[in-house]
Amino acid sequence: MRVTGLRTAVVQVPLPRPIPSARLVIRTAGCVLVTLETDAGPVGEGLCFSLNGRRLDVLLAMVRSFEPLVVGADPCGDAFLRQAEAELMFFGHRGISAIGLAPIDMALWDLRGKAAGLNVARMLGSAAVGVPAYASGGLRLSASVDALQAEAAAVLARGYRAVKMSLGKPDPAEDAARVRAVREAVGPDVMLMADANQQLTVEGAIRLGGMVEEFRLAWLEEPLPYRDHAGEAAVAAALRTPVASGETEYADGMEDMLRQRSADILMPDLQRMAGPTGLMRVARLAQAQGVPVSLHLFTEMSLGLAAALPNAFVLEDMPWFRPLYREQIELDKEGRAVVPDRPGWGFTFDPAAIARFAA
Ligand code: SMN
Ligand code: MG
Repeated sequence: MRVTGLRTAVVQVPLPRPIPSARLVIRTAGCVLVTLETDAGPVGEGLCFSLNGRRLDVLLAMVRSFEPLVVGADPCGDAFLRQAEAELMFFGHRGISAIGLAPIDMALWDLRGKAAGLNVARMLGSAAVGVPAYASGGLRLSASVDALQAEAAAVLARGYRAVKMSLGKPDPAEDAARVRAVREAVGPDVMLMADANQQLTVEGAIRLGGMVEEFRLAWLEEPLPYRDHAGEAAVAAALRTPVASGETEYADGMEDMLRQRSADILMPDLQRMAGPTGLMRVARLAQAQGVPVSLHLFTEMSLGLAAALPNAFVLEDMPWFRPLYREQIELDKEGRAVVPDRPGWGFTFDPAAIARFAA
């Protein structure tokens, strides 16, 4: 099998609800969708995105810059990636380099699965039927306590056994009261996580962590600005509640986080890891050190990878990219995302959706 063409499409996918945050309101996920065509018939798909579609033109140019390298490549070999990584040395492997490479690597993995007739999970040797998943993207800071409780109940009614909420009110007592309210709404047996999105200080995180300890969070996420690995290590060491972090970091930063023990649970993100190859490298490194991973976003692709990782903790189910796909994530009765039997990722872009969201 050889790659014969690289197709790209730019779309703006509206979020289910705009997300107000301290710095900006997020209304859309602007995506570059990548399709690799082959001489054997199957196509491989991947995507990268930026919030509100900012600098998508830059991202598109980076993705397209790989065209001469990937056309002609054997999707089952590693020659393309070796050459791409060597060429990216010039700019460095973070930022737009990693994010631009990611959808191509994703599409190559999709092709490998399709060439083998296997779902990516099976290709990696997993027999898992499902991966425990948590509902993400809701229970935000803008919701009142009543709304939080109603939303949490609605999430359980949809079949989830795990859910994440936002933290970061100016008054930690208010944050603690909100965690209490959600814990009361979901009961003792549901897994509850809280994401501070880098809004706390070391002292603030330790104080808040102590205040919410009784509500048994499965983790406190991104307490500090993402580059403060030493600070996160101090928070992780001080708290009984596990610290989860890493979604904003790149591969070299993740290695430093593992060295410093910055996170009890590491959260690699498929596009910042430059695709599945980089994500699996980091996840295996974490596995060797006994650190669990929870894969960030890209649920339709993270699912197959998480299924094959013995150290995978609960998977983020973020609905953002759902409208782009023909097939949808399904939950089983235990709240696990079902690993599809379909080859490759098992989730394929819907041409009608691409046309509808075209930017
Ligand atoms: C998040 C951050 C940035 C983009 C998407 C989602 C959030 C999460 O922190 O953990 O889902
Ligand atoms: Mg987060």
